[in-house]
Amino acid sequence: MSSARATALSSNPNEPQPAPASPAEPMRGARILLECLLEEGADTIFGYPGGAILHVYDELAKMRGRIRHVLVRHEQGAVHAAEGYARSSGRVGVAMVTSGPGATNTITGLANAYMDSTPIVVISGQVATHLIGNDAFQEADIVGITRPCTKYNYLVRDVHELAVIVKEAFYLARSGRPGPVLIDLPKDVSAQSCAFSYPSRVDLPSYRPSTLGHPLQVRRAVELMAKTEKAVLYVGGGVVASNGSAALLTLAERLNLPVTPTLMGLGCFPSGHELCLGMLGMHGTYAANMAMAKADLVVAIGARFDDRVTGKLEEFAKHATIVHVDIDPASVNKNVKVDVPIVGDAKSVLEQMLEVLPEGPAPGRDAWWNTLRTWQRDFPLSYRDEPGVIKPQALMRALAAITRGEAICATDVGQHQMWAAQYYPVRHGRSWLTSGGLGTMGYGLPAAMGAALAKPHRTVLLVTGDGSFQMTLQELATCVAENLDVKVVIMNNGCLGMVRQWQELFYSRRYSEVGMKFFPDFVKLAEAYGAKGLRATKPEELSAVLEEGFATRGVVVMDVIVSEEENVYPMIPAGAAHYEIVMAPDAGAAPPEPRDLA
Ligand SMILES: Cc1ncc(C[n+]2csc(CCOP(=O)(O)OP(=O)(O)O)c2C)c(N)n1
Repeated sequence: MSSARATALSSNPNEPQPAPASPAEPMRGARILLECLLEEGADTIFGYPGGAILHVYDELAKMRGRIRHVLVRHEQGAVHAAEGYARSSGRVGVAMVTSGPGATNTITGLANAYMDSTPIVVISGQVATHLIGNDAFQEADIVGITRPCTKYNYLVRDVHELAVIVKEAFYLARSGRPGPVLIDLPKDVSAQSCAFSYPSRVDLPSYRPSTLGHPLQVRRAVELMAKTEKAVLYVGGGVVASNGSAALLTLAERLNLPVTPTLMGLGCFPSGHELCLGMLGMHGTYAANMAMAKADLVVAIGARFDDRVTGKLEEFAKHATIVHVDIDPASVNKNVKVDVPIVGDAKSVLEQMLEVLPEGPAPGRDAWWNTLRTWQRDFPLSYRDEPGVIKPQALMRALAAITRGEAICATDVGQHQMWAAQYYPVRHGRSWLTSGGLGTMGYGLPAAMGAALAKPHRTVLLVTGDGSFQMTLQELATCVAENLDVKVVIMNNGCLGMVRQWQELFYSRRYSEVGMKFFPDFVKLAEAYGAKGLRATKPEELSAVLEEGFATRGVVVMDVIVSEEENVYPMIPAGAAHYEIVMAPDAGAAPPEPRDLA
């Protein structure tokens, strides 16, 4: 595109800006919506225009400089970007799309945000109210379709309701257990006018999430933690969401408690801390999983007893008294029977716990720590290097070294995600973006893009797979257009590695549709998008590629060719118990013959 045309079509912050409209003047619904977003501090929208949302885009054009719109290349990307923005910043992310296909393209993102409790507001255009139910052009019953994958959704029927609805939507998205809220805005409503005033408070009598835990239950939990030798803190994404890391650290140190974060909890406790046992769950560390199996007390904070964490439910933490701190009462006693339920915000409850901690030195837990240290020493994360090939685990270690664990790390879904979780030391909360609940391939690049916009001064790293990357790679164009600084590392094993691993282990290595037969040249592809492309195929090339990639400003795609048939270990087979954890393949077994991955 010529630069003159590009300038004409993009926002120019140097243009004279229209003054904010006076609240007393009647405004179109489209304008009211945008003023409401600004009232909520939402100054960045990830979106894609179309017929039903045209009035809003028209108002947007008049508000250049006051609100930033990021034109994504696919609506799924808009929602994941809003998620990445929200998770890295703690603010509510916003996406905006048109009706029909624009709206249905948001479903994966909404379901993803719902599973991972991410606060976002998605605005969808809708056909005019008199056409709703008529199978009108680009009509989809998005309120019906998204009911099971949103925390709440609205169809705006009258412009007079709009400001109240936006106020409620943001409140619902960020309060209690955070989640996605959808506002469906018919075209005629966005064209109607009324006087605008933004409500100062919400009035939702039936929705009153508790923040503070019940004081007696909090005291009981603290007494149990202080007196039970074999105790473990199992901490999840709720600690990150509530900014509870500092209180968690103090609690763990004051009571000398071992800590294991879930996949979603990575970063809420310093990974290198001596009390940290490493990640819990299907591909978690031996020490973390065995600690859960043998503990007499499990204190779950902001975690939801996901099946990838509990394994076989009847065997889960069989000997343990269970304390569960969660903001969502529906999560308590859902999968696992809890002895001490505490409904409240993780940070607030942790602070309540600190207030009632007993005086005196921390409990020694000598025998328990001896056992834990033995497990850590005897069964660390390990892999075998092979000459001439880059091992995926070595790649993750190299990424940890070059970023010193200080980057915001986004991932996609598959083996690379698990190796990143195992070997990349996430040092802080809000620095780990991954699709935990839904396991959405294609989440990574748009989420990284959202984080790069929210946190322009942080290094943003995406660890992706050759399969996942191809699901949403068109957002490279958005990243380049927005001049973002994103380092994409493709762990290229030439196949859908995690599915291949399951086919190897549970289907006698009968590979079915996991080798994709054709891959684009990712270096040329990066260049075609105006990004920088680099490739490492041998161990001796890796550090030079990473050094150049991380030293180059802008969007860089590093295609790192790794060993093909490598498996993620440890692994607790689906449905097995924690103590059935498999550490590695039979060391004495002969290496298998190469097999076609078709
Ligand atoms: C949208 C979507 N489709 C299918 C799957 C099932 N799935 C889980 S992991 C995986 C393979 C991922 O391959 P790749 O991105 O190359 O990562 P690798 O496992 O090789 O690291 C697939 C197909 C999924 N999680 N998400």
